[in-house]
Amino acid sequence: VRTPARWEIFCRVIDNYGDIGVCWRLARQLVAEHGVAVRLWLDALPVLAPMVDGLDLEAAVQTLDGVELRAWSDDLALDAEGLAGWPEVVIEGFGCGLPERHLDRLSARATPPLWIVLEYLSAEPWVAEHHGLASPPPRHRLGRFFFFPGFDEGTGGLLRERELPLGHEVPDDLAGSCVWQGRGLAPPAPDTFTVSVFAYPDAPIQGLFEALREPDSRPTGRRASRVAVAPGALAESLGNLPGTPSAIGLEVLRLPFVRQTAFDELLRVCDLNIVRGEDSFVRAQWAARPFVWHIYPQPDDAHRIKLDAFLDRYCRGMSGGLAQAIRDLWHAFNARPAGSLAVWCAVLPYWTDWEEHARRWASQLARSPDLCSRLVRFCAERL
Ligand code: TRH
Repeated sequence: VRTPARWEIFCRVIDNYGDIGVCWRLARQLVAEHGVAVRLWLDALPVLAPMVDGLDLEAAVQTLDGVELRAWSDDLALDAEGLAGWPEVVIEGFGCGLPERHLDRLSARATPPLWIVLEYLSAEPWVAEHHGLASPPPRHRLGRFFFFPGFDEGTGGLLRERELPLGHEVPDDLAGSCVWQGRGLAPPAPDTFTVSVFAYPDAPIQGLFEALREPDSRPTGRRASRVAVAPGALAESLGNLPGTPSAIGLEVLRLPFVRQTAFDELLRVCDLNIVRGEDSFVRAQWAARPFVWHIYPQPDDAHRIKLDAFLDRYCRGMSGGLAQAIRDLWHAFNARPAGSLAVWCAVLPYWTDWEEHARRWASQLARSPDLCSRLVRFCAERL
């Protein structure tokens, strides 16, 4: 089978950073690891700008990390002269819809491209049955397929770059000091319990602060806590920060928005990561540390099913006590309004078990082929 040489990705930012977070990683990886040409159409360059180096907000077309990045301001831009090369694969990011005129032209080609609908990640068991199904479009002569990221062998897998180290593969002291010093912060003392928080605004974060200022509410041997909060509505709602570490054993920092690769690094060096959405959720797993998923809320509580489907997988093989403590903690975090974080302390006696489980979980997931390789293969086999 032959790797398709030219790819196009369409990405519309619905909200937040996840849509482009995922599409950008995929675009870069296709170029860097599979040597193919990628054109990424993005309707909101400003959302990508803080995640990467050197993006020009004014440029309608530019090359970043080998990816041809184009502003998708209106569908007419797609007719522009200078669109060299017809794609062999067109990826529709998260069902964002492809422009009709473009589809007309693509389907008129002697060899029309494959049309891949990249779906959202879910750990639910039905994903393997739906992954890869053909769905011929009504009006166009194009092969269209659903591609579902997922955790089973029979799914599209998870995004992971070939060189991405798992959390425990990076020496703590080395990586840790880079992460903090890069932000102008002193590295925490080695006995500090470090937490990163990237969550939606209704996260029960004050409850976590209150817990972490108590010596009994930290894993054994940790004399202080440092909580680093990512920017956004949650950080803005914090008001006065809890105080200095010397006074109460808790330091809370507001982080700036950092490059996507620096975000991955931050997760690798924190003892606990609180993440959200889809992309940071996957990154927290590669970080191989205990984490809490503040899941994106959906109508009719559909997210609760997704959350539990993941917990069912994640907790398999754990001791009953740890599994229950994690379930209670995640449920409290995701209850709306938030549940009581009294459940936080219940997880502490199992802390080293959880750390060990997180390393095992990451290593086990990393043994399966990554999403990008599965996608390349999937397309090559169908061209
Ligand atoms: O931002 P998110 O909540 O995004 C998504 C979208 O809202 C989407 O519509 C929704 O359906 C989905 O959630 C479930 O969370 P996510 O997916 O974790 O994306 C965040 C991205 O931002 C991720 O690629 C990491 C990146 N990031 C940085 O690059 N630097 C930073 O400092 C931070 C905090 C994040």
